[in-house]
Amino acid sequence: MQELEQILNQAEQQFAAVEQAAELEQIKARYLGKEGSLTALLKGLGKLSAEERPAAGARINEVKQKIEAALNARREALQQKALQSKLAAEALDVTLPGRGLNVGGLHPVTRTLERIESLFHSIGYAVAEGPEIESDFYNFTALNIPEDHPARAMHDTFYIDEKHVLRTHTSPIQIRYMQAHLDKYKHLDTMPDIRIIAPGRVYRVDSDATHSPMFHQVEGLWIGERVSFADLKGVIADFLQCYFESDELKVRFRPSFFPFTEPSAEMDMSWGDRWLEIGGCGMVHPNVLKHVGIDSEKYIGFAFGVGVERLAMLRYGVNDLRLFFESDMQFLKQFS
Ligand code: 2NM
Repeated sequence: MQELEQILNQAEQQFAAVEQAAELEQIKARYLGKEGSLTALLKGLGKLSAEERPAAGARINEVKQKIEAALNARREALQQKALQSKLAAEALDVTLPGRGLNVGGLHPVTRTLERIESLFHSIGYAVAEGPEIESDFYNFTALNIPEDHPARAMHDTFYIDEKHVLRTHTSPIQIRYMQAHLDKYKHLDTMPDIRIIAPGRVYRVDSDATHSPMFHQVEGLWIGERVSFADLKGVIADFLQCYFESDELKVRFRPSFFPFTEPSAEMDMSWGDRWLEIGGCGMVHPNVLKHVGIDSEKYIGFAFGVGVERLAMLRYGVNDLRLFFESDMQFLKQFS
């Protein structure tokens, strides 16, 4: 049958020309589908005589098998092609060098805090922490700050509600520590000395080139039976000389006033031929000790406070406080 050869040739040509799998299945229907040309020939077998039928049937089936084989071969080839191009598109060059790790670094203020903590740790001070939202008792009242004191005013302090503020200093940490310490050693006649520093974030309504609404403070406290102002001067001088790595560094105390210390002083340090104010200090006021229940006739001690950003600016030579809070990588990368 001439026609069968033609059908086979045509099918093979059309299969070879197809590039899409879906199209291939459509062309398959032209030959092997219900309305397909080969199916039509098989249906036509009934019209042949009984002698002709077996040979004709065998030839049609032979061609049918060849078409199916060609179809399967093409189907396979198209699948392989699709897989190959997918693999090529998703290829990874595993021989490329790595991109390198971006190593993080500590913020200069964090580094300064760690340096201060490690220096005080070396002379026996513990590091205490506390909440940034404080009650008005811990932030003001316990510190002998009167109800009408300007520091309590709305325009200096961030109020959460009538009774709670963002702490304006880290002194509340020290109040909490003194209470806990006293409670811990209440079974003893004499409590051991309190020697702590209280580092942390503090908040004030203030913002310009030299003031940020959030900044860091470290306060120190030593309470014992015979702690003197001379001890305070020694601790401060030693700390500053160690912090700035200079034996030449001088410290100066000027009389001042704080509600929570008596006497009180501002601390200055020498910087070339100038004096720089570096913080405040004094002997803890008896009223503060009374508020936490410590016997102010038996115990006495000193406290001080320094600004961490200020110490960081001096050590690293930074001239604008705001650089610490801008998250500028160019600036920050210099410290890691
Ligand atoms: C300062 C200056 C002077 C201070 C006082 C206390 C406490 F809780 F013991 F009363 N803590 N810190 C203090 C004293 C802080 O900062 C400029």
